[in-house]
Amino acid sequence: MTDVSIILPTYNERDNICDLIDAIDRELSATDLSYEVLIVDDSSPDGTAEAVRARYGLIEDRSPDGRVILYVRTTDKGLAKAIRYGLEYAGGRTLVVMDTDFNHDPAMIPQMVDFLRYYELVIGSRFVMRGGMEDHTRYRMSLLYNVFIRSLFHTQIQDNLSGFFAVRRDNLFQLQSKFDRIFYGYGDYFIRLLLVAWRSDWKILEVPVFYILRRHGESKTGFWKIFRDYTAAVIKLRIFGL
Ligand SMILES: Nc1nc2c(ncn2[C@@H]2O[C@H](COP(=O)(O)OP(=O)(O)O)[C@@H](O)[C@H]2O)c(=O)[nH]1
Ligand SMILES: [Mg+2]
Repeated sequence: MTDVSIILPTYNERDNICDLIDAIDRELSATDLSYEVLIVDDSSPDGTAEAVRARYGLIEDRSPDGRVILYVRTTDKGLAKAIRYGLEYAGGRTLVVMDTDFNHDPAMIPQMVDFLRYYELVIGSRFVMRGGMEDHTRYRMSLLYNVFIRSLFHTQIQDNLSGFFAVRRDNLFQLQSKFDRIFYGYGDYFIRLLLVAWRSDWKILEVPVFYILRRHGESKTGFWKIFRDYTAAVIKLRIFGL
């Protein structure tokens, strides 16, 4: 069995994706972990899938060594659904999900995987020492938003929005009956996933991540739209539960 599956949801990341896969290769090949990288692309019009196919010589959307696997989805698009798809198709004992715009540092992966010996869930966090964001305005907004989330749910998770996490497959699939109620929408799925993990008494560790500015491409997050959508999702979760 493969040790680690790294799931990379992409939408219009043509200029980032191969650099990130190469960076993951550098970090993981320095360890004795076996790994696969799963790109879950929602039919990006910018040619993200073609870039991956060309760079890694994919045959039927797999690299000859089986290390890079591409899934192109055409229906039921959206970030949370893409992540669920990747989690369900991944073959690794440990599953890692991260953004593909270098917000999340692949150098953290080996240690996050290692800490799963002691924790059920390891997440990247901007709000622990040495975590942060180059974009100061978004940093302050996110910090405030996390205070809001904590005050509603009485959890002690500092970053409910990072979307960078590592989990053992067998632990995650204990929650499978709740997947339909967790994995929909955009980054709000992460708030729901964390709440379920917290209420299941999982031991959760936050390791620092520092978001550098995007190198290429554009953020899909329109600030006010996301603010509105997340607030609706959080209030619904507070009132009606999962
Ligand atoms: N598969 C898939 N990936 C998406 C979608 N929307 C965003 N992403 C990916 O999710 C990650 C986070 O998106 P990003 O635009 O960087 O959001 P931000 O970090 O909040 O600015 C990136 O890897 C995107 O390519 C989507 O609809 N489908
Ligand atoms: Mg981003």
